[in-house]
Amino acid sequence: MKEKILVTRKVFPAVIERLREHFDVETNDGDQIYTRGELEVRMPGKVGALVSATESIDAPLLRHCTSLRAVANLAVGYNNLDLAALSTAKVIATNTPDVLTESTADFGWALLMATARRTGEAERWLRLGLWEKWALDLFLGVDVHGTTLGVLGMGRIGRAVARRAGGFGMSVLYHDRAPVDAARELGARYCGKDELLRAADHLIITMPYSAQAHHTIGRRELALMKRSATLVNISRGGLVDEEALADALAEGRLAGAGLDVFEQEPLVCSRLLASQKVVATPHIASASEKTRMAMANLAADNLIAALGYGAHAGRPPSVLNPQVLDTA
Ligand code: 8YV
Repeated sequence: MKEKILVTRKVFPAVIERLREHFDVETNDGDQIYTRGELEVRMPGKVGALVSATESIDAPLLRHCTSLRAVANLAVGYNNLDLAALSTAKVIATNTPDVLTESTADFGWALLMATARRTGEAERWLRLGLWEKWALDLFLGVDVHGTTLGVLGMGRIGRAVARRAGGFGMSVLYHDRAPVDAARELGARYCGKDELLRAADHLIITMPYSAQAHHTIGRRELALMKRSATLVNISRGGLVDEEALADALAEGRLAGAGLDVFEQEPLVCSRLLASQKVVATPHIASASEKTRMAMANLAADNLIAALGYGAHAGRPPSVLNPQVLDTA
């Protein structure tokens, strides 16, 4: 008899078929987001779970899941997983790095360009039938080429964003916990967080979320930024204080914000939603057809290998708590 796994959200059929070669798979074809109570009912008896950023896996839930051996997150960000609790419970945890780096960086640029040049606002206006004549000062934006890009978080995605800045003749500044070797060959210069905020014409957030990083961009940080600057967030909503951002935009202390992520998804702060200076998208930075398929396949590869099946049995490609593998 095959071991049982749970797939908490709707996933491409081809990937489910791959999982079915090894497991008895419980799927969520209706794609509703399971409540904590539903997870407590569905997870027990499963040896593995393929989850998304919409599910939190923590110690109280794990107490109900005594057969669980692996959790594969269908995302690179894993702030929804309590890694310490998973490790204590000897549950292997995995994520989906690399396969989404380039698509996510592309999208960061889409938001940056749209925000700087006000494409969303201009399109809404045009579609309302308000365009009567060309005008010299119609939707004046801020330039992207030749300006300074600030990258907050120089991981894989930050570096892929920075690499693209060369084509726009931009200078790149970045901040991270420490200088990153791979950034030097991109011509990116390390600086302190406050210097980054003061100097950036366009600031993009590409750092992971953690409780310590909550509201990394708050009132104080926004006050340091140029009035002509734009802010783009493709990481996690909790990194930005949305009320402080809404104030900065309303008071003309920031030119615009491009946001793919929000503090309380799928709810969007009503003041940001109402602001014409905000380009808002529903957490789709990695959502190219090819990349989302690659992410789902990598999550499946991880789960199959972590549970001891397939060609890479026992060696999941992207494990977050390798110490659990060592003790298994
Ligand atoms: C995911 C993301 O699509 O990978 C991440 O961390 O934010 C996105 O690429 C999203 O989290 C769905 O799980």
